[in-house]
Amino acid sequence: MNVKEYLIGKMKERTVHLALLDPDKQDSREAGAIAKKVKEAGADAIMIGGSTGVTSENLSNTARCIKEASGLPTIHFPGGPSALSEDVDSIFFMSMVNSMDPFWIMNAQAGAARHIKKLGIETISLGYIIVEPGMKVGEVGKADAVRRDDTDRAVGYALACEMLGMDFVYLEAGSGADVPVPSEMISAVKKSISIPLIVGGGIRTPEAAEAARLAGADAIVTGTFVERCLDDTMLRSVVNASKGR
Ligand code: 1GP
Repeated sequence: MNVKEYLIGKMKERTVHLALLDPDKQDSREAGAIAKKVKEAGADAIMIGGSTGVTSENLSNTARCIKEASGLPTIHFPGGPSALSEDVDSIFFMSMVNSMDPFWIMNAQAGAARHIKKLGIETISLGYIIVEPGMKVGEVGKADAVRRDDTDRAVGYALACEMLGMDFVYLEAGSGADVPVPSEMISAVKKSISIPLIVGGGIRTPEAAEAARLAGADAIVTGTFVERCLDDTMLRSVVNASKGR
């Protein structure tokens, strides 16, 4: 399966919902059980990753359990170049474009590229833009986070990603953020680019998911919410609000 084509195909119909599971937050069997529930709720694919504590081993085990339990396409969402696995269907080959450290802009990628090619994993290039508060990923990636009111700067980065030929742009407020990316910023970025826009960080209610969708997100990511949600009805409400159905 070509995951990029699958996602773009789905995005033509409606906003896509991506559930993010961190191999460091639960064991692989539990990740499989969550993936099954989110599949039933309507999620379109599963991202696997986290900023710390991900190893090739827990990544592989998690990817296998998710695949077996849900059958959904998997996308490795890497926290660095060291943990890689051929058990994922694809990888977001991403650059944190507003990092202050060249390692996260292109050096980590250069270090991992030959290995990824050898493993034969489908790469989906992604411009990763950290917006305040940025949380752990902003800290680890030494991001010069875009201020929540600095929409022009977000648009500039997103356009630069498109001009550099990247497949997708991701506006990231950071996992567990108390506020998601502002709707005005999503909407301004969406209007300025023609490649798909992914939005994530701090989305844990149907209202927040709906706001991101109405502002123009092509894909909405929820991590903390899906990992912690014990209420299937609530899970379905957030996925449905993401997808607009
Ligand atoms: C983090 O955008 C994702 O990379 C998801 O964030 O855990 O807050 O949903 P949450």
